[in-house]
Amino acid sequence: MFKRFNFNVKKSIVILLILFLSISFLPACSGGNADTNKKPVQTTSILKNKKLRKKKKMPKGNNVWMKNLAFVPKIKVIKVGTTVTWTNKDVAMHTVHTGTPEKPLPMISSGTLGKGGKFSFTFTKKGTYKYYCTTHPTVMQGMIVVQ
Ligand SMILES: [Cu+2]
Repeated sequence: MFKRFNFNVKKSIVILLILFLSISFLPACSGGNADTNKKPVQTTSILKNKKLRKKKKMPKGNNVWMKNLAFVPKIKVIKVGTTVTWTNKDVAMHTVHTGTPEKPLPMISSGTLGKGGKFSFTFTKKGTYKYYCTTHPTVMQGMIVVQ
């Protein structure tokens, strides 16, 4: 009786152990594989999204965006002879006008640019050129530094 009981206990322990091992190891193995397969995909997609977000936030090359009532980038450093192109990404009308709201300078005056409107200017002299938007003079100010 005792021996038989003992055998049954051993048997059930072995069965439990096998069950436990299969439960704990199988998901770990497949999960591990899934992780190594999934994680790089996730990180690359996150990186791609970050890159996309960066691309969307900052214009490439010698471009300045008029976006969310601001010049992006606010300050741009360029070399003599560079042509800068402003693009209006807003629905609101914007302009590019040299100087400050207090002291406007007639050097650049783009006229009103609607959504998608572009304006280009080639800087042929070194210097710091402040500019602003005549329709949003207090919030939209930028600077081109020509070296
Ligand atoms: Cu504006």
